[in-house]
Amino acid sequence: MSNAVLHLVGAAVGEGASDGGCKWGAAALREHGIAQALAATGRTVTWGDTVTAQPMLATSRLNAIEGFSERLAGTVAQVLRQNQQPLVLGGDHSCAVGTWSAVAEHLRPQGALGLVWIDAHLDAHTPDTSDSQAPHGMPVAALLGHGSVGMTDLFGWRHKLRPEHLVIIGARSYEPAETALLDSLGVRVMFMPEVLERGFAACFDEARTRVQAGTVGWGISFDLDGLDPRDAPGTGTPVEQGIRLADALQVLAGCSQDPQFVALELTEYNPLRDFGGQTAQAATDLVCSMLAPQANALGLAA
Ligand code: Z70
Ligand code: MN
Ligand code: MN
Ligand code: MN
Repeated sequence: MSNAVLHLVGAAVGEGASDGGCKWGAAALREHGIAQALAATGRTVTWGDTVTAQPMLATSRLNAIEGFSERLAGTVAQVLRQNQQPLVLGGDHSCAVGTWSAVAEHLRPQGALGLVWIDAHLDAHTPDTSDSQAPHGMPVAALLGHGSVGMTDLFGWRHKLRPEHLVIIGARSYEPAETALLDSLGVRVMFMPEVLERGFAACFDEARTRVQAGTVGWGISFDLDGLDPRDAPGTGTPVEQGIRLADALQVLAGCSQDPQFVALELTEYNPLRDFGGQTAQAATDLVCSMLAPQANALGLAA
């Protein structure tokens, strides 16, 4: 889909996290010039609507995320119907429910969705298991069909993602209930020690092969806290010892050129913690690397 118009969707949500700063992430990336940087790689870029969570219209934090998810899903579904490529800019990671529900709904007549999830966390809680009750810790479970109906059943159906079509890379902060759910479903998780031992390149290669098998389209949900905080300090919840930015830039370069690559999501950018804009630049470089029409458009090795 590398010739498709790239359609940027802002996901202005911070209510899914305990620190709401990510609500301003998409607006800050826009101000930083992310669209101009993408256009400079040779892509045709357009900004669509920003979808904003509306807690004052909801009965609870979870309910606010449910309503937001439905509206974001509607926006992303419309982008896909126009044969454009969505780039969803978070926003805390609860936005993944809306993004990937819409992609799954769009692909459904043809087949299944594959997803590579890059994150320091597993995001695999349900409201029954989460101590924090933070919805951004729940989107993986919801997409797998577990959690509140308002998050699992968008478009009137459940199990948007099959366990064998998901790979999580970079996990290093999680609770036992999350590993219990993912183990019981058989999800492949590449915890950070494995990434350090094998290298990010080998891990991503395996992940891409897995999510492409038996699916008709795939994408990446990139939580910026998957990166090492030395490279990306401005995230919702920095966790030590992550994926280095230089590795990510090189390994992910041109990944969207795959004809089955459908969408990209970048989440957890928190401009309130990003003094000097280092993380905004890291986020911009990352999406440019992944979405460039040619792997070498930025002078990066393929
Ligand atoms: C913890 C919880 C979390 C960030 C997800 C952390 C959740 N497992 N934090 N993404 N940044 O509260 O559920
Ligand atoms: Mn996350
Ligand atoms: Mn995370
Ligand atoms: Mn299930």
